[in-house]
Amino acid sequence: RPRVLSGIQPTAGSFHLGNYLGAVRQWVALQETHDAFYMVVDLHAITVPQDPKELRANTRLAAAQLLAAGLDPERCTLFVQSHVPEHAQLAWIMNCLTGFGEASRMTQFKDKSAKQGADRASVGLFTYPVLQVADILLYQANEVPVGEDQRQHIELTRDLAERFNSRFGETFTVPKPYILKETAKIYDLQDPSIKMSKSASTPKGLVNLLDEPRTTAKKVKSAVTDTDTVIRFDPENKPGVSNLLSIYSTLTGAGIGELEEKYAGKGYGALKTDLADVMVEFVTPFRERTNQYLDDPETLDSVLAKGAEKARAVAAETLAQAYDRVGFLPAK
Ligand code: AQP
Repeated sequence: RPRVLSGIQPTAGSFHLGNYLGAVRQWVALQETHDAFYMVVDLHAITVPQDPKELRANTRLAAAQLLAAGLDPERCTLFVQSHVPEHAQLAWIMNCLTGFGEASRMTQFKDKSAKQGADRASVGLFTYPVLQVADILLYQANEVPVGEDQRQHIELTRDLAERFNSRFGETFTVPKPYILKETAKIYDLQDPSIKMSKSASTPKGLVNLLDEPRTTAKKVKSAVTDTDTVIRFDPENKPGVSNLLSIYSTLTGAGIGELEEKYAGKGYGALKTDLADVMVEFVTPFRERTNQYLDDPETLDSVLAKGAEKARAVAAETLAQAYDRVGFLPAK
């Protein structure tokens, strides 16, 4: 089976609709066909200031949400990044192979550091993409299911894998991004020109899966559309309506064309009301399942412990090989 690897940050508490449709939904599907490794990336979460207690709680919360979304520990390996020390170890080697200019070109760093003020951004935030390179290469992943915003980081991963392989001998699988066109980028409900994101979106533009279902329905109903009245998929001219159609289509399985037909001659109100119902139907059981997993932290922790053990077996083998290739003296 080909292997996939991906991760999600435990920073915000609730996952948002972009995280789910852009990434987690694909993770659930891929566990059926791939040897799948999924992790809660707590090392990445400390690249911006964190509260220790919150980080610990949010790490469990992220794992609970992944299980609630449909990850099955019998079908995939689910773990917490900091439980596998090889991530930080391989990241050091990758840092030493990355050019300063190369890292400086990462647009996510530019955006996030601009928001914090360039002097306040940490070196960790700067090397975040290099840690991500290590995350992926440790598992010899063939594909990486992510949203469009991660494409540049996967490109960097490919470059560094090739650079390492050509300098030190064939060691790492060169991975490909796995990005589904329909859900590669879910847009902010209030400003459909920007991606839905926990740091850039306003509360009204951001759908958190763990919000009260009523709140979610309200946000969908007040989504920004346009002054036209036709319901048509046209991201360039009708970004708001197109975003709603993408979300609707993915959550229900109805084709975009089918939806356009269904809403022909109807107003935006009808589309929004129906989508609000679809959303409520989706988030209500999701919240319940998440709470059930949270109510039993011992089981949750033991799922994560087993996952870490499986992950470490793979990661340790790759790291040992990389250590040997770069010329580290083996410890006796
Ligand atoms: N709007 C989105 N559309 C599609 N996919 C998205 N992802 C994030 N936003 C969208 C995908 O979610 C996965 C997990 O991402 P993450 O852990 O890096 O989450 P994040 O970057 O913290 O999420 P945000 O909201 O994008 O955070 P900020 O605002 O801090 O940058 C990834 O696969 C990502 O592509």
